[in-house]
Amino acid sequence: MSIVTKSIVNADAEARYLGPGELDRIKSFVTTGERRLRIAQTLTESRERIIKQAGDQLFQKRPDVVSPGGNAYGEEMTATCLRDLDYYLRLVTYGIVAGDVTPIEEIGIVGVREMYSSLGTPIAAVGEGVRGLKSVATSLLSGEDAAEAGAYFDYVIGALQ
Ligand SMILES: CCC1=C(C)/C(=C/C2=NC(=C\c3[nH]c(/C=C4\NC(=O)[C@H](C)[C@H]4CC)c(C)c3CCC(=O)O)/C(CCC(=O)O)=C2C)NC1=O
Repeated sequence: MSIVTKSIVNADAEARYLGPGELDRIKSFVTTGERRLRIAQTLTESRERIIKQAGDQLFQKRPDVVSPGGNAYGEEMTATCLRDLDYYLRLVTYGIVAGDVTPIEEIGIVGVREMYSSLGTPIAAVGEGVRGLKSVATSLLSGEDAAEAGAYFDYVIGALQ
């Protein structure tokens, strides 16, 4: 849900007009819109490169995950691992467009610990992979845009500790 929809739902539940704080937050959402869309566009266009490089970085730092006995060992499992990085990059673009981490949280964070633990996937290594996504993605962006995007990656990294 975007901040606009969320504010309206909250206000209507109390049959009131939008408050000054809500209008301020919506104003900031609207004024940063162009920038957020530009960032999402860059990341979307460069997704293949970002995932490939982040994967290479991860497997260099954590060779254990792609070694025999590792969770991402073998062509198929490695591809599934890269697919998960692709999922997180996609969710980050949702968050950037929405100006809010809620879509990331609802789609990719709730229950994620239990899920990876039941799969035997080392969650810290997934976090390391997302750190790689952040470093490659922010290197494609200018200072302010990099900082804005970085915050969404940090949210995911923080949840995958
Ligand atoms: C959009 C929200 C969403 C997420 C996040 C998601 C994750 C997700 N990752 C999975 C598996 C997996 N995830 C990994 C990932 C890795 N293993 C490692 O060692 C690396 C550290 C890491 C890559 C960074 C692997 C290897 C599997 C397959 C594990 C298995 O089948 O045993 C599975 C189990 C089902 C499947 O194989 O598809 C799910 C549900 N699915 C979703 O719908």
